[in-house]
Amino acid sequence: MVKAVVVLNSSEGVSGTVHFTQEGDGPTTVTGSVSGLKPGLHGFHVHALGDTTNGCMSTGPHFNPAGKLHGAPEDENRHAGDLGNITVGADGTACFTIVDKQIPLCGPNSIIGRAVIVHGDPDDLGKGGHELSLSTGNAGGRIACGIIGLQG
Ligand SMILES: [Cu+2]
Ligand SMILES: [Zn+2]
Repeated sequence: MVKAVVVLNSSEGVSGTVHFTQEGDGPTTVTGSVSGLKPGLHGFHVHALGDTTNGCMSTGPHFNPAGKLHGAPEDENRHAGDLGNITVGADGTACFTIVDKQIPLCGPNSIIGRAVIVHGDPDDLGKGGHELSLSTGNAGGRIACGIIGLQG
């Protein structure tokens, strides 16, 4: 079992922790809790770079080792980092579990050292018809982020 964790930081009062586990070559299970968000859907992605020298802006685009377009987690054509949306309740908190096959914790496409981002708006999953739909899902600002690290 390989484990990883990311602590989310924000200049906008959002905080949270996200855990990752992977057994062998199996899918990765993502469990998280995030608070301080406005209710509704918020885009949730793995971005390519573990660089927060300029806050969430320096983490680069969605992690996309296969060179595909943005999509929904269940789509064939998606970025590896496309984990869809998290749903925030009326209390401003989201608790979620995601199981995904494209975000391994080891090997050439490992997400260790990359970034998790929570966005201010919903990810349209590539289907919104906006000029940004096929690159970012038009998910708005990067309101919280952190770098994924291995956990002992
Ligand atoms: Cu993103
Ligand atoms: Zn994407």
